[in-house]
Amino acid sequence: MKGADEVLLAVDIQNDFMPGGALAVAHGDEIVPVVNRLARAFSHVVLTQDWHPRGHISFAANHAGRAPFETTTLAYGEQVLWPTHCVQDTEGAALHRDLDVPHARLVIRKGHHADVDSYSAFVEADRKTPTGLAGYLRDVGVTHVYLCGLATDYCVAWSALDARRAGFAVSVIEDACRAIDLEGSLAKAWEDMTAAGVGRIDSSALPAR
Ligand code: VGL
Ligand code: ZN
Repeated sequence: MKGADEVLLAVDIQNDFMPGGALAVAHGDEIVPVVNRLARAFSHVVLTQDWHPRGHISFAANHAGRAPFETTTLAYGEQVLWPTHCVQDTEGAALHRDLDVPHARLVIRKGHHADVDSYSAFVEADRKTPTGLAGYLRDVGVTHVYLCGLATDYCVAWSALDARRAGFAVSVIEDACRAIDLEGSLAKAWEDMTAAGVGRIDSSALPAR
């Protein structure tokens, strides 16, 4: 069993990122049993939810004449324009029904500011606004963050990089993640994570409970 200084951060395991969802990640549903098994080995689990208002700036539908997966430049930099997804309090934003983590202590919702996206569970896309997660984890004595969830190359990678910047030891559990992989984004994400000292591990390296 993992101790009080280690947390499993399970990122965005939500219906809209599952096959058939609004922003489907291929094979995203395959991670659910892996995450359920992993979670039993951690006394401390934190979940995240992508949680956007309907008018969110990351939605292509809110930019006249623009299509999903195009990019645009916003006040804080480049932004991929996504299909409308994870709208607050919709079925698409709900956690996958088979996710079984009754002992999860905190669910952190991100991307709730209409004019700023937040792939990261730690700092919003303006690179200034904290979500409060780093302070919470420090406060409860966490030093090592293990990540799983969706999508490897966006919310998992950005969260992993920010966890490193915040001073945590970080490991990404690769077989408990799936990627969107837009124009090489997955290879780039692993390059950036490896350079930042993020560990790349398999769930078989962790205790079963
Ligand atoms: C995500 C794109 C847009 C993710 C969230 O969870 O990786 N990707 N919003
Ligand atoms: Zn989003």
